[in-house]
Amino acid sequence: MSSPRGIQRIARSEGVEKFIEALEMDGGVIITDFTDPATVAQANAEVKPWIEQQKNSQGAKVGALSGNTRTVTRLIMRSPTVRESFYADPLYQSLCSHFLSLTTTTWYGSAPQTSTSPPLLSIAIAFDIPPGTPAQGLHRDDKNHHARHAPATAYAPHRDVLLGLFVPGCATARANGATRVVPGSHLWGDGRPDFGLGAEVVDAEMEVGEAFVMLGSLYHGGGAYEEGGGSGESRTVYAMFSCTGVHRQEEVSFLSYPVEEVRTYSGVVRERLGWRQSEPNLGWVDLKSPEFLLQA
Ligand SMILES: O=C(O)CCC(=O)C(=O)O
Ligand SMILES: [Fe+2]
Repeated sequence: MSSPRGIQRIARSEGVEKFIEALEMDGGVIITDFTDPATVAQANAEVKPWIEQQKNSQGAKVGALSGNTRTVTRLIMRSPTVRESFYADPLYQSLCSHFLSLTTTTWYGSAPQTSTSPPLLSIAIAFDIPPGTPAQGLHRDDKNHHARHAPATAYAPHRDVLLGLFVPGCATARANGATRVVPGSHLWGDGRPDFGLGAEVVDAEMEVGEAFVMLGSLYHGGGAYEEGGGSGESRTVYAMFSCTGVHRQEEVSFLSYPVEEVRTYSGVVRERLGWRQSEPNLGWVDLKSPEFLLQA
C-alpha cells in the first residue's frame, strides 16, 4: 500500500511526531530544514580531498554501487561536520531512538528487570556519483542484516533494524540521479517485488540543506545519472545508518583481543571473532573484509 502523497516534506517545527507518522506510513520522509548551505559547503570541503584521493581506485565494490562511484569511508573521523552537524542531529537521533531503541522487561526469578539498548552507528559513508552512472537496482539496505519482513497493512513497532539519513552535498534531481524510492514498500513482504504494478517509484529530489530519512526496509536505489544530464558535477551524498544496539557481539572482540594475538589464532576462531565480513556488506574496514589486517 503506497501513500498517495509520495514522500512527505516536513519542517522541524512540525515536531518529531509528524516525522514518525510519515516514516510509519511511507517508509521515508524529507526534512526540509535539516541544515543550511554553509554547513553543507563545509562538509563538502572536508570530504572532497578524500573523494579526490579515491579516484576510481576503489578495490572493492560495495554491493549495489555501480560505475565509477567513489566512496569515502570512516566519515565520522574524516568530517567533523558530518559527525556533529549531520549524524548527531537531535531530530535524526530522536527518530533513531524511537525506531531502534529496544526496551525489554525480563524476569530474574520473580523480579522484573527492564533494560534499554540504544542504537548504534552502523556506517557513515560518502558516495560521489559521476555522470554516466547507471541506476541501481531498487533494494532494501537491511539486506545486509538479513532482515525478514512479514507483509503488513500498518506499521508495527520494531519492524525495522536500520534507520538511514541521506544528506545531499548538492541539489539532487532526476537529471543527476536523485535517489528513487518506493513509498509504502517498507510494509511489503519478502517475495519478489512488483515495481511495475501499483507501486509508485518517486525521485527523492532535494535542495541543499534538506535531508532524507529512510527505514532500512524501504525499497530505494540511486537513479541513473546520464552523461550530459544534470550539471555535469558528480552527485555527492552523505549516508549514515544506525542499527539496533543488539546487532553486535556480547564481548567487543576488536577491543578485547589485540590484532597481534588474533594473528596466532586458527581460521575458524578469527572468523567467529568477526575478522571475516558477513555477506553482504557487514563488518568491513574501508569496504574490505578485515582479514587483510591480519596479514603480518
Ligand atoms: O545513491 C543513492 O542515492 C543511494 C545509494 C544506495 O542506496 C546504496 O548504495 O545502497
Ligand atoms: Fe541503498
